[in-house]
Amino acid sequence: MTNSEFSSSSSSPSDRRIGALLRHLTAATNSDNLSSVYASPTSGVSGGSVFAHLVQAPEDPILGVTVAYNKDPSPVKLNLGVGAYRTEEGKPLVLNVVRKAEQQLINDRTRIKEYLPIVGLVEFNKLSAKLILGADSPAIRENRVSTVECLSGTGSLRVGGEFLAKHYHQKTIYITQPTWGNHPKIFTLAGLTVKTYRYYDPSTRGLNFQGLMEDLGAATPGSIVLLHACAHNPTGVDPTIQQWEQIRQLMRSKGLMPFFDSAYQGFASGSLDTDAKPIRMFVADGGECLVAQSYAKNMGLYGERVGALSIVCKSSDVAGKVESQLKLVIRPMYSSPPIHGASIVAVILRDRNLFNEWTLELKAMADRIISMRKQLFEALRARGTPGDWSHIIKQIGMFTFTGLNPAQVSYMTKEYHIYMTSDGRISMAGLSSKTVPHLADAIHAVATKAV
Ligand code: KET
Repeated sequence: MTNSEFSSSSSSPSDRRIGALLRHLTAATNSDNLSSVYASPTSGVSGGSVFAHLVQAPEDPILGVTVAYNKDPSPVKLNLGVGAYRTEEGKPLVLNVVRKAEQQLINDRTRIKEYLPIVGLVEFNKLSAKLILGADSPAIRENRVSTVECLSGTGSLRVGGEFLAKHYHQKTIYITQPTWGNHPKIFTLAGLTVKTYRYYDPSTRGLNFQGLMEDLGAATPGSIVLLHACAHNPTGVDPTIQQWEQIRQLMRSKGLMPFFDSAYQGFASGSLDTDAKPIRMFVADGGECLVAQSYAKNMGLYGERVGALSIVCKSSDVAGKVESQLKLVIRPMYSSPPIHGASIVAVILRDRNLFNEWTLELKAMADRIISMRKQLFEALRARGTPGDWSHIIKQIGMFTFTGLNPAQVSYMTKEYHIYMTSDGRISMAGLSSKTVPHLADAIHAVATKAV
């Protein structure tokens, strides 16, 4: 392939990236005297590192909070940054059903460690589609859903983004303002153009439904719209079912392509089916959509990196072609996905008893979070903390979007060793009855002082 083939304006985003790289390398070979580099391949011209010019990159806005927390020696420190469930004792939780499933996998001596197919574990894919779309989904019955196992929610969003950048006629994706900090980066690097639509109203700490409808109404027809299936991150604010129906009608009338991010199925209401309702409404109308699923939170499989991307198509013929093209996106990215996490999920989803046990454990996690909301709200009320804190009990899912500003957040970290993202988001799942008073004291202090 020649350099100029890559610079064609009709080339795909990945071709363009490779093209830019090739042009860069060719220019370097033509103009630079590279003999010193060849003579000493790991050192720069002056004998120093060839990477010496790099600037220190900032920590990730979410995962960097944990890095800072780990460095703090204080015994009262509290990590409310990352959205990861903790027990009342503040410990990470491995679900009992996950332990049982892993035991089954270990006991099965016929299991092997061969590569999975590019699309991952086929049984896992089928069960994942059923879990999110519903066992009786007409789209599944009509065989027009293409599902591939991906590296958790993030990997599913990235694969879906690259697929759209390559094969969908509109390259603009609208994301909520605000949203999970990784969304804009994932989709930009996938080759899409990222724009935002209004979502949150700071004055009511609720949904800006009018702004949302206006912005989607003004979007270029055919654009992609990223929708949080439930438990919106970071605001904890979801549309009502009636509002979802209006969003659906508007989007379908303008041919906007729904791309659902479902990272918290079961965490919003405690019910897997209730939390999947908005997605199922869009599938029920017969139109197309994409869904990225994560098992990080709802099965506690964070580090196993297990998730799925489903593309609901109009016909089984199209779904087959879509799958063939998804394989071309995945193969050069990471070849094929890991086997262990998907096997755990498949064992749990295929067995009625384990499945039921999972739903109980999931409900218990969701209930503990709701109880933390009540306890924090009550603790602030008991302290007479100024301001309306009712959003703590109204918001949904893992997070409360407190409304605290970056200066207040940094004061709480410095004086109280409480860690959270600088936008004032706190992970309610990181809180326990023992730590609620400490957090309430800190919030009370910043709410009563001029910080
Ligand atoms: N979508 C949303 C909305 C989301 O909050 C996360 C993770 C993901 C996708 C991806 O999760 P994965 O582990 O790739 O399945 N959010 C938490 C963790 C993180 O930032 O990575 C968080 O917001 O704290």
